[in-house]
Amino acid sequence: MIDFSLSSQQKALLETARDFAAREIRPVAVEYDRDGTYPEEICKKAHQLGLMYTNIPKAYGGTGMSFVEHYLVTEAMNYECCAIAQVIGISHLATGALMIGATEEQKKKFIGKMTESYRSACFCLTEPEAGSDAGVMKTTAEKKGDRYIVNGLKCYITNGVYADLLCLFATIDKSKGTKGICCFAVPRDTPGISVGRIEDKMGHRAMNVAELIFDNVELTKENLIGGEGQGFKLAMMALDRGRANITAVSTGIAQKALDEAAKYANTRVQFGQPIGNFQGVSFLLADMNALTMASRAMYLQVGWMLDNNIRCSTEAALAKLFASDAAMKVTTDAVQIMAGSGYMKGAVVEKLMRDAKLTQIFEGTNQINRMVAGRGILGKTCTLF
Ligand code: COS
Repeated sequence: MIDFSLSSQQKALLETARDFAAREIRPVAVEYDRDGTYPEEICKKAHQLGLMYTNIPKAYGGTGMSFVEHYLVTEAMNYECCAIAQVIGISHLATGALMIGATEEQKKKFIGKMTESYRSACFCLTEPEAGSDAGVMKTTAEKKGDRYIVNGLKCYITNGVYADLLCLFATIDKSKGTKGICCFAVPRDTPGISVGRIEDKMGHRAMNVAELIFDNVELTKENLIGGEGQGFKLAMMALDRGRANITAVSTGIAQKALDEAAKYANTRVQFGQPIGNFQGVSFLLADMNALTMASRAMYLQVGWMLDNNIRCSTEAALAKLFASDAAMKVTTDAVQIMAGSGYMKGAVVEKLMRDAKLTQIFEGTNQINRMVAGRGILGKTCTLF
């Protein structure tokens, strides 16, 4: 009844992703991290191979993978460098909201245009005073006749510098709380949009994060996704998918750290034998592998639920918090096993440990994900069958 085997087509897909990541991402991962280089050339190549818009249906220029396939490819790409891989896959969250709420015409217009070349989208939700409490945003979309005039500032916007399409959330009526929030698809060249501060980050350094400023940006009904007041729900539904995606990202990070640590434990000789022979090290490796396996099983489950149109808000929150905490522990233990040689700048596991930290923070801190999951569990506990 349960079958984890992949079809020949899925195997080929995964092989393509692994091969691409090993060939194009691995050799530059440490250097791009050090210099904070935007991986434009790598994105162009990923686009040519169909690895850029994996979750977008073919009708809108994507590769049309199922969620399970998309997350498998996400893990494979993130294994070599989560920052570069996430720039490649960045559009999934913004297009997620559009795929759920946009009309056929809007999907063709906004997503179809983006996928023509290696263009990308960004998800503009967070503000300086509306992070975990996303519903209290101050960016306004003032109605004037049949137009919406947007003013405000969004911060910590991943890919904010380069995105060509913005999935923007703004309120038409603050007094309505979350029910006043609207979602807009906004082409980058719309007048009035500028980039503010560009962040310098601890990890994920090849992935740019910036402020975006909206100064009298004029939009119309054509930009409005899903009707007035539908924006908050669209953001939350997109985040369900995004949190499953972070589970796959975290699994890729953890698997790489585990592989690096196991390789080291097999070859590093102390007291006359490889250090992996000592229980102090092999028990760490066992726990690291258990966490990584469980993380993978969780994104496969949530992906399967999404493929079958089963609501997975609680499961996605649980998967995200588990896998990101796991990635943090696994990468920290990998540095511990590799000791001095793992801690130094330029070591793969040193980078992985810094990268893992963000997975506990973005797309909802793990405290918020525990809150989302806790609320859901009070309604119904999660079981698979
Ligand atoms: N799917 C569908 N609908 C959802 C939903 C989901 N996953 N989550 C919430 N909703 C709906 C609720 O059902 C509610 O609708 P009704 O008023 O019709 O019942 C509405 O949205 C408001 O939800 P809620 O009352 O739960 O909102 P709160 O303000 O209490 O809390 C949290 C919302 C904290 C869960 C939300 O603000 C959140 O996820 N914050 C973190 C934001 C985040 O992840 N930021 C990262 C940005 S991207 S890096």
